[in-house]
Amino acid sequence: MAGFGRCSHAVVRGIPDSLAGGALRRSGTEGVDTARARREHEHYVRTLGAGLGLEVLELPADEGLPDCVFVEDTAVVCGDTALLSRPGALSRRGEVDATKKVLTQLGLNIVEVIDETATLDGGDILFTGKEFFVGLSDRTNQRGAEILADVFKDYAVSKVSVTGALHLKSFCTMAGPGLIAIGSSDHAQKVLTNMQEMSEHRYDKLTLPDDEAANCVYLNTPEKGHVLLHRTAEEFPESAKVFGKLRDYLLIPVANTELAKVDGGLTCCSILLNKGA
Ligand code: M3B
Repeated sequence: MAGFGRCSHAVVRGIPDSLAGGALRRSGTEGVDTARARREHEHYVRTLGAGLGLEVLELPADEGLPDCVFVEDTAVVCGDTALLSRPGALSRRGEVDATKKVLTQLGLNIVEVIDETATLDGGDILFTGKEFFVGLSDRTNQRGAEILADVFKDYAVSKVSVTGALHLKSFCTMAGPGLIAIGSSDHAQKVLTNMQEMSEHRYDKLTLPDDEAANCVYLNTPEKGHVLLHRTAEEFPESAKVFGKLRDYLLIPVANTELAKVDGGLTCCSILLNKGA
């Protein structure tokens, strides 16, 4: 488990003006305040960079790709291998090019999904440090999951069906080594039960009253040890109390009110990787 959450680099991408009108959303019509979205995103990026000492590579926004800020969906990086995704949404396919360029420059082994029947969004891929769980969703299919299993042969890969949310990571992420953050909704709880049944490993769980708050970003830095970026008390007061009980963590509240309106969470906005791993 040593090394889980250790990262040297973060890839992020700017927010285009087209996000407010063009980003995909499952529900809701509440307008996105783009200026506020950019302020919140800048805080996120500064936290990873100046705050935690990661080298941040910021790709420019592309007006033709309204969802391009959500870079997590474009690749799965584990060790020195990057599997570029084949996003389930047609309007998002073009996002992968810029990710391919930057991950190539970083010297990662790049694998691309050639199979045109496969779809895979990074938001459906949960790496626990010991194994992968792949959410089968509107965006990620069986074939996508099989390809991921082929690429990351050192790890077990289990599939779990996702309903009631966009991606597996919409309500389930890692909050630390062996610690699964999970939402309280019925569908989130059902997914966790399925994952535990399929797994040969034991995990602790951190149950958050709000599904959205279960999307948090865990890092382990040489300077600060366990670090967790989580949604703010203003957004999710009950979940913030749960995070507040974690011991030996640097807890960093990060607001995400605007991108949340288009189904974006905290993990969505970065690809984290450890060069020299
Ligand atoms: C969201 C993309 C939204 C597109 C991320 C994971 C969980 C809470 N409008 N992408 N990866 N979803 O988010």
